[in-house]
Amino acid sequence: IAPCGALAFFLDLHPDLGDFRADVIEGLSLPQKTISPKYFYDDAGSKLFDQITGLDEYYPTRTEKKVFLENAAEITAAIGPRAAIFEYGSGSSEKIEWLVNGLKEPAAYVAMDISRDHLLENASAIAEVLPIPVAAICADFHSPIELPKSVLPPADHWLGYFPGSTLGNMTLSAAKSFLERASATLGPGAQFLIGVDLVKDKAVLEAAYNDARGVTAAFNMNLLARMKSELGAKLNIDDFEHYAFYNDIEDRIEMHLRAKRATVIEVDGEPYGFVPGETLHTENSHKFTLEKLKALVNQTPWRLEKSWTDEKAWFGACLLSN
Ligand code: AVJ
Repeated sequence: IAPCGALAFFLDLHPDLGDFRADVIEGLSLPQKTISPKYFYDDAGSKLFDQITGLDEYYPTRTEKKVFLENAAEITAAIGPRAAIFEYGSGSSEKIEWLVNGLKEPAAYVAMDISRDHLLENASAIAEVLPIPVAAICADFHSPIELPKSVLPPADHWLGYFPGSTLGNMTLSAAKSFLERASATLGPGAQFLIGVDLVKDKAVLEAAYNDARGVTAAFNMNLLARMKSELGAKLNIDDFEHYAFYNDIEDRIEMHLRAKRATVIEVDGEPYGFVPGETLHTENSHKFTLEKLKALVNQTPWRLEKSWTDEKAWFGACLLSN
């Protein structure tokens, strides 16, 4: 832990390169080749994701923003005074100002993200404009995190903040473990404000992950570039294409990298063959109903206090308490 520029502290728990290598090898060895979407977010991937959030087809970011802003007074009143905020996957820290500005006597803001440079850059920038201490933690939210509460001003309670529907990247059982860990991290009396993307017309969902400008495709394909540059993997990027569709049995968008022809990805001298049309599954983005979310939350230490949606019920903001 060290003070860092405008930041109260920066704590680096960044998973090392070995994890990426081990996870790629393990994932390529599965019958359905798979890799965790957390590996999208290197510097280039985080920037591509920021571009996605501004696309016409990608409704989640702007709809969530609308839900937060239109209900800001009610949401911040339900959170109460002197809360310290811990944001999971803070990215470019774009969704924090309305919250800090609306809360009564907020105590501190801690931004956590897996993408180290992106986090440092954005947390430092937001530290200049927020009227409260700001700190950053580089970590993977799939592992346990201990909040260094002793180096922050005292707070009445902690508020976890997890916008963007990133919870939807997890399977139900992973989401359950995540919520259990978050309750332990944030401590008794905590609240958790999460954004969840809701089930809707399939055409709207599929368009959001198949944008006309191909930014989502570039975001998906960036994984192959990362495998080449960081792992020295031998592969032909052009042998793959972006493939995203709504799986209505599982209620989720699935993203894959699909082999256009028979091809091989070689890692550490080991070849992993693809037959034509075979895929590497890169992401699930689960879509919720509020009932389904409540059922999930009820299997954890959290309770659903209140929820808000837009008039089309495309996106939900949910406030939990433990
Ligand atoms: C950041 C996980 C919420 O699932 O919509 C955007 C990531 N993937 N386009 C999502 C994403 C493709 C995004 N989350």
